[in-house]
Parts: sequence; C-alpha cells; structure tokens
Amino acid sequence: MAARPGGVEALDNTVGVSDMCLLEPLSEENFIYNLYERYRHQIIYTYIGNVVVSVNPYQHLPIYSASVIAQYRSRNIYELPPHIYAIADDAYRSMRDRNLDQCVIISGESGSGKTEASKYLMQYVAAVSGKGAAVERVKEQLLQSNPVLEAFGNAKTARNDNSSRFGKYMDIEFNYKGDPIGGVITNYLLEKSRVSTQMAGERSFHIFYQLLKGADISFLKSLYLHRNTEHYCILQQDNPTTEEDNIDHNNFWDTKEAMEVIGFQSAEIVAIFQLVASVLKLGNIRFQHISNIDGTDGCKILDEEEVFEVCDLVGCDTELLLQSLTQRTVETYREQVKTDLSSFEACYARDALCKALYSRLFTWLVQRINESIKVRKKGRRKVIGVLDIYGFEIFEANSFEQFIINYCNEKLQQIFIELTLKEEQEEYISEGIQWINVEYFNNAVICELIEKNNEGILAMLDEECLRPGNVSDLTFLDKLDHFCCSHRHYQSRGCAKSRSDRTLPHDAFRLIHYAGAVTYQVEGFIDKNNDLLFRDLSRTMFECQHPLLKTLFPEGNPLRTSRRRPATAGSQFKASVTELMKNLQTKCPNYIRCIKPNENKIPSEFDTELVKHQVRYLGLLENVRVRRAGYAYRQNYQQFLYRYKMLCVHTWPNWRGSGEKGVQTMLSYLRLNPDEYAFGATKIFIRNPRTLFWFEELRRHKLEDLATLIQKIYRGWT
Ligand code: AD9
Ligand code: MG
Repeated sequence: MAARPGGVEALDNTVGVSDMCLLEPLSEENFIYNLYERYRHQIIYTYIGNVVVSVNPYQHLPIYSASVIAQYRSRNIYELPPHIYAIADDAYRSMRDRNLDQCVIISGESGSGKTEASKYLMQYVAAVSGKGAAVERVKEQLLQSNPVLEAFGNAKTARNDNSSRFGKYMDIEFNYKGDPIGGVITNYLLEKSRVSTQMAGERSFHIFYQLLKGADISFLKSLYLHRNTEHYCILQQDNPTTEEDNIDHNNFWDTKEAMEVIGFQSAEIVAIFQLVASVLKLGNIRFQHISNIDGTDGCKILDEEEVFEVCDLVGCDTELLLQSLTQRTVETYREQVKTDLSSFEACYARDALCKALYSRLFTWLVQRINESIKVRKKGRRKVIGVLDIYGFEIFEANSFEQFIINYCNEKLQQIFIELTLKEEQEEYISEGIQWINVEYFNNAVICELIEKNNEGILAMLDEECLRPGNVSDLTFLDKLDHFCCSHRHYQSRGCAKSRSDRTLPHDAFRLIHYAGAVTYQVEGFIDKNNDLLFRDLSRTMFECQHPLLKTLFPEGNPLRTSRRRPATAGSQFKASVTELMKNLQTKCPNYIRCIKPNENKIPSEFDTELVKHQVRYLGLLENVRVRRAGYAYRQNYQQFLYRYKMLCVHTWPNWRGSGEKGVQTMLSYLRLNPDEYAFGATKIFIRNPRTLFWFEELRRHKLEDLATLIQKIYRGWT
C-alpha cells in the first residue's frame, strides 16, 4: 500500500461509514465488515453516535500530530472524521463552556489500546488548554505522571507487552478559564503477585529491568546490583534481545527525567531505587531446611550476603532482619513465643515481604505524585476524569487477580449499560417520546453474584478468611458450591449434575462473565484476600532507618495499639470500585470502546472471530440499535434555541414565546422533515447526526455573513 498522507487527510472519511448508526442494513456482519474495511485503510476510529470505537493499529499512524490537533480544535464532533481528539474536544468544551464535569471511560480487553487512548486524550487536552509558564508546568507534570506510573505499574504479559497491572483514574482539574491547574490520581489494586512470580513469556514490572539495564554502573554498585537480570530469582525474561535491553535502558532515563519533572528530589529518587533494589535482593534469599532438636522444622538462610546488603540499603539491624525472616512471634494471652519457620514458610514470608514492599512503594509513588500535582488554590474547579483500568483477562490459569480485574470490568460494563442503554431508553419514556424498546443483555446479575452483601463471592471469601479453624482454598470452593450452584453464571465440578461441568478441575470454579467464561483456580484466593504479612516483618521494616519505610509499614509501629484486622484485599477493592462508580455517575460520560484486532500484537491482521467476540460482549450492536431507534442528539429547548435561533427570521434576534414554541417555529421555517425530530417534555430530540451538522454549517455561514456586514458598517463609519 502506498504511504499514507499525514495530518487529517490520513483520516480518510470515505471508507465505509464513519458512524455505525448510518450502516445499511444494520447487521453484525456489516458492522464488522465496516470495521475491517476501515482498519484495512488504517482508519481505526468509528463512531456509534458519540461513542468512539477504536481498533488497535499496532503501528504508529500519522494522526496524532500538532496539525491534526489544530484541526480538531473547537470543531463540532460530526464535522471531521472520527477521532479521540473529537470527543476530547467535545468533553473539554462542555467542561469549560457549560460547566459540566466530564469523565472519559475507556474500556476494552487487555491490549486493545486503552492506555494509549488515555495518553492521546491527555495530550490533546494539554495542547488545546491555556498557556503561560505556570500552566505549562502543570501540564508537563500531569503528562509525565504516565511514564512513571507505567514504569512501576506496567509489565509484559501474554496479552500485551505494556500491560497496565493496576487501575487508574485521573481527575484533571481546571480553573474557570479552562486552564489545567492540577489533578488527582486514584490507583486500584496493583497485581503484586507479579513481583515474585510471572508466567512463562511474561515479565515483572518494567522498572526492575529499566534499573538494571539503564542505570550507571556506579549507581548499580551503590545499590549492590548487577547489570545482568539473570542474577535475580524473581525476574523472568527469556533471552532478552539487544533491542529490548536498549528500550529498557532508554526508558530508565525517561522515567528518571519524568520523576524530576514531577518534582521528586534526588534523595527521594535514590530512596525509591534502594527499595526496588531491596526487593530484588530479598527475592534472592534461599533457605535450607534444618531439623530442630525438639523435632520441629526450622531453616537457615543460605544467602546471608544478600541480607547484609539489604540491611545496608535500608538501614536495618542485621540480626533483626535475619531473625524475622526465619522466625515468627506467636502472641498468646500471657506471653510472646518465638517459633522457627520451616523453609517453606520462610519462602512464603520472604515473598510476602517483597510484594508488600513493592506494592506499598507503588501506592506511595501515586500519593507522592498527587502531592506534586494537587491544586493548592481554593475555588471552584471543573474536572475531566480519565479512567484507564486493566482490561478483561482470560489466561490459561486465572487466579484472584484476574477475578478482581474481571469484576472491575463487569462494573464498567454495568455503568455503560446504565448510562447509555438504560438511561437513554428511560429518558425517552420520561420525555414522552415514542419508542420501541431494544433488548440488551444486562450484566447486573453477574455483578450481584460477585459483590452482593453477605451472599456474593467476595463476601463468602471474606467469611472464609475470617473463620477460625480449618480453612483452605478448597473449603472456600465448597462454600461457593453450596451457595452459588443454582446461579446461572456459576459452574463448578462440585455442583449438582445439571449445573456441573465435568471438564473443570476439582480446584476451580467458572464464571460466565459478560465477556466470556473464565475458569478461576482457587489456589491462593484465601491468602491473597487476607493479604497478611507476619508482624515480625512489618515491625522490622518499621524499625529501619530508611526514610520511606516507617510510612510504608505503619502497622509495624510497636506503639500502635489497634489490633483491628485490616480490611481484606477483596473488600477494599469492592469499596473503591463502588466509590469510583458513584463518582463516574456524577459526571457526563464519554466513551472510548477499544478493540483488539489480533492476538499476535501485529499490524494489518484482522481476526474476524476475535473482533466479533468483542463486538458482541461490548454490546456495540445494541448500542447502535438504541442510538438508531432513537435520536442522536437532544437538548433542552432554551439552549437549543439560543444556539440556532439565528437560522430563522422569526426567532432572530429575540424570541418572546416559550422555548418549545420557538424551536417549533424555527424547525418548520427550515422545513426539516418531521420524521427527523420529536418534541419531548423538556427537550428537542434530533434523529440524525447529519441534521445537526447541517445546522452547524448554516450557523457558521450566518456568523460569517454577520461578520462581513459588521465590517462593512464599520468601514462605512470610518
Ligand atoms: V491492558 O488492559 O493495560 O493490558 P491496554 O491498555 O488496552 O491493555 P495498550 O494501550 O497498552 O493496551 O496498547 C497495547 C499496545 O498496542 C501499545 O503498547 C501499542 O504498541 C499498541 N497501540 C495501542 N493503541 C495504539 C495506537 N493508537 N497507535 C499505535 C497502538 N499503537
Ligand atoms: Mg493499559
């Protein structure tokens, strides 16, 4: 294929239809063919009304340049070919000019392009909003939070080489003029199990490789590190190529620079890398089994050198760390007794420490960034929130992390249904507009199965974690089988015949998610949900001289008297997701629905079956149906009249009657086909996006005529 032009020309608008609402006839086949045709011509964006459907191109396209940004600036959404920039502009102007807080919800499965979309969106908003040194600095800080969080929170997975292993919601805050003045980032559950283990072909978090490949040898020496990743037991990487090494090397310097732009002090950066290095070194500690004289199991540390070096890095008493890695204090009513850990238990405790250290460091980083970007001035702020959360995942082996990630995606689908399908249909009813109901699959029933108080899977997991006695992952599964087998989205081998699937392993259950069936291995559920660290280790961490460790391990403070059990990982996540959903519901939603065209991460391959699956579960066809059966645009009478009254001699310049009558007068003057609009109780509904586009054109011509007239009058005067 010939090289494509750059700029907005690269977004050829003549291939297929640019809004799926215009498809004739509407069918799944046509929908996918339209996506395919456009994708084949490297046109990755298509609308469903004001929802952007984006197909990952897996190659750099010339559609994100400054000139394209300039062309989308202050233009109506239907004037130019579909682009993320168009909805970014729409959201930005609604926020700035109409005082409406916005959120952009980006969804799609792992590797579909959500994180990239969120960055293009931020880049656009930064480019079109205010100027001046102070504003530029804020923008730079907001943008630079991305490489830092990606370095510490993203990793290579089977699905995506740069997969977000945490959820992120970022509020960008603006002043009354629409200039960015700061932001707040909320992070959701980092997949910390990745710190100690990774599946074949995957990697741990980027920062480990970046540090080893990128840092100066003298810095590595000061952290007691070797350049070679193979030296570290917790790092997996299959024979990295020189190119991969170079990428890690360069990214290290980008991450460091981004930290500096955000405002991290040099000492803070060193402190952060001391902890990263400590995680690597702790991961290298091996234990040897020993039998105690009293017949109990114990263990000894084989790699004391690593312990000494960690102690040096974090200012820890060596004896204390050696002891807390191999022994555990058991508190009874009257006394405290030290018991030896078996080598198995010691490995478990070591891994728990690595994971706790790393994930708490990550949360601290987010807070630290928030400290830098927070708005210090009082006064009313307007907000655009951007949600980029881990996509739906189905791996060969799925564990607690996938369960949490997929639960979150169920909730996002729920909010999409609530706000676009359900609410839209309800609005027609409340406005008294004639309406044919469109059927769609409502996944509320799956959300309930997972999160219902006292009865949902999360509640049962918590119950099992808190239950004294013989508790294991399998007793948790028994409990699920007991309560959930009658649910049509739950399957397990332990269920009665009619609901059982004999192909399932004994230690797994399956959920029929909105996006597909996922089999979860229960191994590790109890542990990961409990998320406990032996108290000896948190005490030891708290006792260290290192500047961050007291903050990261507050429960290690011996003066802390609270014996309250911390909330489980599952219930914390549920609470934060509930909070997030509430927050999103207070804002005007904008959607980007991302689609992954192939599993091979390569350009120009369009796997029809894979795409069909996503189109189905994202409910895109239902979305088009609701949109087509209804009206693309609606606005309250007064606002509509205010914008377009100049198109009619009877309503311009002043209309004295009711808003509704004014709009009626105007539309009949324009001789618009009555099928094209409907009068609701409080709003005018316009069926076809093209009608609106036509109004905008007319309005622009009128404004130009007016401007020419004013110039003439002015010249006549002078
Ligand atoms: V996950 O749920 O975090 O695992 P995402 O975020 O949906 O996933 P991501 O944005 O990371 O996927 O995209 C995956 C890769 O696809 C990127 O690293 C790019 O190499 C590629 N990609 C995605 N979108 C674009 C794009 N608009 N242009 C070029 C893209 N490449
Ligand atoms: Mg991502």
